[in-house]
Amino acid sequence: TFAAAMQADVLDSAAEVKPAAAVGIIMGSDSDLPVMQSAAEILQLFGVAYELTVVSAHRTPERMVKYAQTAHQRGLRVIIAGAGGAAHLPGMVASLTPLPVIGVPVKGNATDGLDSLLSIVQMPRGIPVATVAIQNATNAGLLAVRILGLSSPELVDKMLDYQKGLEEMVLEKAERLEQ
Ligand code: RP5
Repeated sequence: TFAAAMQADVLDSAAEVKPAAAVGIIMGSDSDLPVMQSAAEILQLFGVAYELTVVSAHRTPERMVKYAQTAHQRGLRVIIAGAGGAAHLPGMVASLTPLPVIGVPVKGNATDGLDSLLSIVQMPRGIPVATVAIQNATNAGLLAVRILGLSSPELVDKMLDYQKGLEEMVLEKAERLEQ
């Protein structure tokens, strides 16, 4: 029927626009988005499909358990989790999934993000969280790309280009300073 054809079209185009996400970007609050957006930008740059949402360890604990426990079955391969303050999200998610988890400490108001950094980096033996610098969601995105590069020569080539780009940028700046 026309309706079924329409629906199939919609599904096809949805599949085209939205390939299955390889990386899940989650954050404790939508107030973390201005920081976490940088991880999404990196994944876009490298053409890696991702999903992005809010999952709070404290405000939506059941949602966090469900998200983390089903992540590998849904096809995700890496999780990037950002949180501020009592930043339990990355560690709790790591305890519930077999996937690599990258933690992004987000700056709160009181202690400039040191609280978040220590909450995320001080994991007990057995449950690792790869912790990037405070606010550095860019590096979380890049680390996710490198992990995916283990099974994608295309991503390795793109990463080499990216690194070359950084080198050229610095050399240009050096040249300008030396003039
Ligand atoms: C954490 O508390 C969030 O990750 C955020 O960084 C911080 C503040 O959250 P909001 O009060 O802005 O929602 O759970």
